[in-house]
Amino acid sequence: MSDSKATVLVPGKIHPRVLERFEGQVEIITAPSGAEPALSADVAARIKAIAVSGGVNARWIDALPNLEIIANFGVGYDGVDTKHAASRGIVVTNTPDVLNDEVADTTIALLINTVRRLYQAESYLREGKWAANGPFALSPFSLRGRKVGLFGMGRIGQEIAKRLEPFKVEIGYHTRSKRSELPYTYYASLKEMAQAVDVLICIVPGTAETHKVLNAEIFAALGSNGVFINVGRGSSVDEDALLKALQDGVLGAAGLDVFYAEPKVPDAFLSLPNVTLLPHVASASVPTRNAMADLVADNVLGWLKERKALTPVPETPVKG
Ligand code: NAP
Ligand code: 8YV
Repeated sequence: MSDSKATVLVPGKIHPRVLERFEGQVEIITAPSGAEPALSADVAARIKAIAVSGGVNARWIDALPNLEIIANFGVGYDGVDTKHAASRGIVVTNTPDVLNDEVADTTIALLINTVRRLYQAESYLREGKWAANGPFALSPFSLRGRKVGLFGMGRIGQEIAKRLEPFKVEIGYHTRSKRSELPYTYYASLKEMAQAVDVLICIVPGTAETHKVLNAEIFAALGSNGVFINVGRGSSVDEDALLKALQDGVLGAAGLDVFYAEPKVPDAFLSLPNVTLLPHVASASVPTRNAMADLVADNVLGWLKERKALTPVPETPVKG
């Protein structure tokens, strides 16, 4: 036991700025991530807060009798068992808003790269094929004249939609609740939207309700001219169905930043000419990740000092 500073557990790796911000303010305990924590009862009893980039399941929560707050690095908190945390009166926080612009910018880049095959074109140049073989092949697809449907119209979805406006595409969305204040076409179901548009962008959270809802039926509805972009969560996609749709030409192309079992990406994706693949980098710039790290630290330190959580998730609201 060190001194009277509050103890914060950091399971697995986290952005170094979070640890820098904690330095001198709290006692930091690091532990390997895993199914359950390997901590002595004495240490476990001291822990009041968790700062995590990854997951916290019910077994971790139950192993920490005095836990008060779980601060998640990321706006998506599908790795944290919020229901169990709520049942114990533990606050969960995430990192909303500070990454909206970065993720929306990356989404537009991923969309254009997927449609216009810019990565393949640059590789062609770098490999000396331009001089040797002549111009790069015309891209089969264009953004011109397209209808874009956003699956999700929250903080990030709205930034993506705003960025799409100057591209002169039609914009629609599907969410559970209609946002009447927005100037975009609302579709009451995902299938109805997939039938009406030829670009579908997924920016919903990974929940039980969104699990594998992007399936063979949706990809067929998008069609052979259709483009699917995923910057939400890989868990929303039936990857076998997506692969088959891309291989069979049922779906035109896909741009993916997130995958079902990250960091594993099914080998079959790598050999497909009509996909653009990114290693979950939509928010991955130094300034944006620093802002996310600061918000994690501010949530933990604010809670420990003044019982003030800046960004609690809706499942664990903080009163007062
Ligand atoms: P948000 O503000 O909470 O927005 C979520 C949107 O999804 C809302 O429009 C919500 O509308 C809709 N939605 C939720 N469940 C739905 C369902 N079952 N069916 C239809 N629509 C549903 O969240 P955000 O800040 O925009 O972030 C969205 C997600 O993006 C995050 O949770 C995270 O998973 C992902 N993300 C990924 C990256 C990356 O690096 N690739 C970075 C940041 C975020 P309704 O509630 O009306 O349905
Ligand atoms: C992060 C994200 O990369 O915020 C999210 O939900 O998916 C990304 O911004 C991730 O959460 C932390 O590594």
